[in-house]
Amino acid sequence: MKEVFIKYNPFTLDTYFTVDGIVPKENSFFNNLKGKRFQEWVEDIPKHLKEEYDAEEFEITFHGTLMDFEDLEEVINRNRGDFSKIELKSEIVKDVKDREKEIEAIFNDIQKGPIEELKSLDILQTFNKAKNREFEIAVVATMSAGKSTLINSLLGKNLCLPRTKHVLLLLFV
Ligand SMILES: Nc1nc2c(ncn2[C@@H]2O[C@H](COP(=O)(O)OP(=O)(O)OP(=O)(O)O)[C@@H](O)[C@H]2O)c(=O)[nH]1
Ligand SMILES: [Mg+2]
Repeated sequence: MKEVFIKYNPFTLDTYFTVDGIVPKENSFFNNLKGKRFQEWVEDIPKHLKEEYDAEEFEITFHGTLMDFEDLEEVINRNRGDFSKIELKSEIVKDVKDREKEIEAIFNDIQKGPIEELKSLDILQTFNKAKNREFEIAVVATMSAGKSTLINSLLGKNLCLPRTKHVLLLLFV
C-alpha cells in the first residue's frame, strides 16, 4: 500500500505531493503542477499514480478545501475499478467563504475600535467594494477585432453594443 499525500492551496496554486513521504522525481507529472489549478489536473491523478508508481493499492490523504476534496473524491470513485484498493482521507482547511467571514469580522471589530482614521466613509466604501462580487473588465482591441463578439459570447446573449472602436469598454458583470 502506497501512502500518497496531496496538499493543495487554492489561493497560491501551490501543490505539495509525496508518496511514502518522498517527493516525486523531476520529470514526474506530480512535480510539474506549480501554478496550475487543481481542477486542471485532478482528472489525471489515477492514471499517473498507476503509471508512475506501479502499484495497485493506494491510500491518499488530501489536505485542502472541502470543495477540492469533493472533486478528488468524485474522480477516485469513478476510477476505483482500476485499483485493487484505493482509500481516501481528508484534512479539510478553511475555504474562501470562511476567510471572507473572518476578514469581515476583523473589519467590524476595527469599526468599533478606537482608531478614528479607520472608520472613514472612504475606508468603508473601499472595503464594501472589495467585498462585492462585481468587478470591471476592460476589453481593448483595434477596430473590428471582435470585441463585441467576444463579450456577447461570454455573456451568452446578444447585447447591442455601441461601436467599441479603440475605446475602453467597461463591462460590469
Ligand atoms: N473569423 C472570425 N471572425 C470573427 C471572430 N470574432 C469576430 N469576428 C467577426 O469580425 C467582425 C467584427 O466583430 P465585432 O465583434 O463587431 O468587432 P468589434 O471589435 O466589436 O468591432 P468595433 O466595435 O466596430 O470596433 C464581425 O463580422 C464578426 O463576426 C473570430 O473569432 N473569428
Ligand atoms: Mg463592437
